Amino acid sequence: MRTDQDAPWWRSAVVYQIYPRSFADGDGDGVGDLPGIRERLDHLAWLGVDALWLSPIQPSPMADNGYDISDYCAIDPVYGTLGDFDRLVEDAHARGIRVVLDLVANHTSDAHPWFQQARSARDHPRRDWYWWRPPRPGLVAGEPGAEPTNWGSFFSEPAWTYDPATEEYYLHLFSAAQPDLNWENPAVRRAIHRVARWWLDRGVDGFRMDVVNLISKDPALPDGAVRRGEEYGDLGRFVVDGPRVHEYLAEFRREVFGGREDVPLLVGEAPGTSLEEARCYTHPDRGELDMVFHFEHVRVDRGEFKWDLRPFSVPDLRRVLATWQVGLADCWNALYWDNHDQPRVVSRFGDAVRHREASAKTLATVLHLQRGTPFVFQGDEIGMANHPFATIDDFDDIESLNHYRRSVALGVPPEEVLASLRAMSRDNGRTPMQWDAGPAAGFTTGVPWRPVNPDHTEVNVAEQRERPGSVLHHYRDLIRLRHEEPAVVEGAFALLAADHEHLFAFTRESEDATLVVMANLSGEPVALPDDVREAAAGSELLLGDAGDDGALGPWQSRVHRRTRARGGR
Ligand code: TEU
Repeated sequence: MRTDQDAPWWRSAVVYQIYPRSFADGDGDGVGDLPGIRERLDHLAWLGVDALWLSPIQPSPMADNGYDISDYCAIDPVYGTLGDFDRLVEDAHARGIRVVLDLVANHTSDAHPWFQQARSARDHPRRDWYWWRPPRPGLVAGEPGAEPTNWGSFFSEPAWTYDPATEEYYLHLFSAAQPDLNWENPAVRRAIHRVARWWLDRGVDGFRMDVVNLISKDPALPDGAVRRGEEYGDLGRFVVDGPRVHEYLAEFRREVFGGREDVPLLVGEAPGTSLEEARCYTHPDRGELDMVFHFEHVRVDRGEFKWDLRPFSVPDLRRVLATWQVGLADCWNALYWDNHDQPRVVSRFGDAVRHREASAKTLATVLHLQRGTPFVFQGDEIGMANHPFATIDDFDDIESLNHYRRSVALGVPPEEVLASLRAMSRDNGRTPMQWDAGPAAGFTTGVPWRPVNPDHTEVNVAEQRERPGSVLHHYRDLIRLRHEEPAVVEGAFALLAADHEHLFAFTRESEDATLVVMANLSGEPVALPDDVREAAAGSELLLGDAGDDGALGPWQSRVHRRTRARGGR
């Protein structure tokens, strides 16, 4: 496996995210599985990715498609067996591809034995593994308003559910089927450490920790301020980057990674985190997480523990990305455009109608050439787009369905809610992978669990594999460039054309070379400003079409390289 002596392996790596339900179905039941992934490993090897991250594969009632785990150390039968998993790891490793698992430890499923025991009696020793609280004094338990705090969950319901058997409420930041673990309890933390060690001993190479910045809550559980027009209080400051999260993560690394030779990857998903907090998570001296997925470029906080799509403008997007590049210059970034929770990058930031391939390629270029580890979500490498969902019956995701129900109940016209779901629903990222133009896009021989995007007849892996210049070949070129050019990995980031309406341009400067990256994130041709032209003067073109060197066409991008003179400045 590729390992640089000084730098951890993940610095020069590209990680590919697999959403197992939708990647490849090996047994024809319409749901993707581990044998299906194994059969497609050659696709990943051809692309050149260094690691794959699997969204959860453990047993789950699938209230949230596996982000509700009922047994941490097993495989859900729909995905296969532990034997299938071991074979997948073995085959991936044989191709030089590491395997990273999702570690969902903020909450379990309500079907997990820990929760079953906790809810069985108030004095059960496991009661305190979760957050239990009595109803508000003087109010009728189970009635609206009697919840211990005024918090709303991520999924448009109260964050507390009443359990009549023991006459208390339990806390869930997501659905009622996902009770939050109480990390204040050291026994909970030890149990999670054991789970993580168990998978590492089985051969996995790291974890993506789900909502890891939510694991520590303010134990006083205060009410949040209620903003005008909102139903729930703002709980963000009591649970996002909570009081003990840094302590828990330092402990996790010590207990789980201590003494391991090949240090695993630890990337944390951190909705609502700030640059300041991200520096604490990722600073090499602190050693908590290697990198975090922040949400600032994709979402805006609208209070009440909800993040809407961030309105898109190039200056705003560039400012956010550049701020994180500079702000984490002595740390490390996780680079992503989308994942299984976001609309497709080409539909969201690009132009899937008029400039589909060009915009998919250019967005990939600016992602991969920033400083950090790029995460490619399955299907983005062929420019998969949002699905043309028609009615509410076409949606499946719990967040989307709950959001629809609640909004309509509050009087929002259904058509309006539908329009917003089409743009932002998590279902967009979860349609089956488009392998070929055949029935069900080559994803399954059966009936796919989610509808295949009708555009698969044109947009698919088989077609693009045969066509140099395709989005797929472009991704492969970008990944190869990272492996061959040290400046892509380590070069310092500096922004160019800082005031331009459409351009995202920057340099990456290392000891030996300066890379100049210029991208037109619009459908209009642009003339290059002086600072970009000067930076690129006398350089060689590494990627993109040469064309007019004073301009970029619609959604066009180029990467140049200038060798730095030895003994020079
Ligand atoms: O995501 C947390 C999270 O912030 C999203 O659920 C959020 O809903 C999304 O960005 C759109 O608003 C993680 C997982 O990635 C997600 O799939 C799970 O549903 C969630 O945690 C609970 O485990």
